[in-house]
Amino acid sequence: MQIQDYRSPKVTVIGTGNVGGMLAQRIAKENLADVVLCDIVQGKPQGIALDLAQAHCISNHDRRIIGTNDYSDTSDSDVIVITAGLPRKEGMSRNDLLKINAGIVKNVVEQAIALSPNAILLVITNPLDVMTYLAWQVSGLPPQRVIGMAGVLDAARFRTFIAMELRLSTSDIYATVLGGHGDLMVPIPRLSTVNGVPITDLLSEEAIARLVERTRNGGAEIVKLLQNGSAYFAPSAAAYTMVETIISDRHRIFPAAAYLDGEYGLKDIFMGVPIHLGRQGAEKIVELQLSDTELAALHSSAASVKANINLL
Ligand code: TXD
Repeated sequence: MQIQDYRSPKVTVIGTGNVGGMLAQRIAKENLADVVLCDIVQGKPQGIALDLAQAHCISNHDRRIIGTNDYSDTSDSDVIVITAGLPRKEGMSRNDLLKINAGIVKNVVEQAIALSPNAILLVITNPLDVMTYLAWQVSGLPPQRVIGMAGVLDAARFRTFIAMELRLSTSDIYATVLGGHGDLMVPIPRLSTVNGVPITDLLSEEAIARLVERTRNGGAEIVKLLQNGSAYFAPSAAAYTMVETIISDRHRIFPAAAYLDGEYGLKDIFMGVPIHLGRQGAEKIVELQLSDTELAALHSSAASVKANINLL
C-alpha cells in the first residue's frame, strides 16, 4: 500500500450528549479514528468538537474532529454510533423512553445509513434491545452489521460489585450477563469467575443474590443519585471498547445485543448474548450451555423485549 492510499478510520457519533461527547473524547484521545459529532441541536456538536480540538495539543492527539448538524459530513463512516435520544429520569424505566426514542432512532438511522452503506451500526439509545431491532429494520443492513451496546456495561457493573464484595481488583474478575438491557437481564453467577474460580464457590447464595439485584438496578441506582440524567462514564468506556475492537478487527468476545435466528431457542430478536466482535460486526454468536433455570430466565427477558418490539 502506498502511503497516500491510507485513509483514517472514521467514526460518526450521533447524539452529542453525555455518552456521545465522552465517547468522542475517548476515540480522539486514543488516536483511534477521525470523529464526526452530529446532533439535532444547532451549535452543540460544533462547540464540543471545538473544545475537544483544543485538547489536542495538551493530550497529544491529532485526529480530525468535526461537529455538525449536516449528515453529509458523516458520509463513508466505518462505524456509526447512535446515542441520540432521551436518557431516563428518576422513576422512569428504560421502556418509558420507547415511543419518543423510536422516532429519533428511525430518523437518524435513515439519514446516516444512506450516506454510509458499509458502516457497522452500534446502537446505545434506550430501550437498547428494541432500538437495536428498529435500527436494523430501518437500515436494511445484514443483521451482523447492527449491534447494541449494553452487555459490556452490565458485565462491568457485575464485576465491580463482585470486586467490592471480595475486596479484589476488577482485573481478575470475569462476569457473564445475558438477556435484555432491563430489569430482566440475566447475570449468570455460575459463569462469573475470579481467576477461573466461579463466584458460586466464593460467595454465599445471599451475597450473590444481592449483587445480581444490584447489577439489574445498576443504571437506576445512578439515575437516582444523579437526579438529572443517567450514567455516562462507564457507558462511554464500554462503547469505546466495542468501537476499538471493530476498527482494529480484534475479534474479541463481548456480550452485546445481536440478532438471534434460532440461537438459544430465540428467533427474530436482538438481545444480549456473547458475540465474536470484529471489523465485520457480530461475526459469530457464542452459544453457552445454560441450565434450565438460566435458559428460562433468558426466555422471560426475551419475552419482555418482544412485547416492546410488538408495541412498535
Ligand atoms: O447501556 C446502554 N446502552 C446505555 C444507554 C447506557 C447509558 C445511556 N443509555 C442511553 O443512551 C440513554 O438512556 C439515552 O437513550 C442515550 C443517550 O444518553 P445520554 O446520557 O448521552 O443523553 P443526553 O446527554 O441527553 O444526550 C442525548 C443527545 C442530546 O445531545 C440530544 O440533543 C441528542 O441526543 N438528540 C439528537 N441528535 C440527533 N438527532 C436527533 N433527532 C436527536 N434527538 C436528540
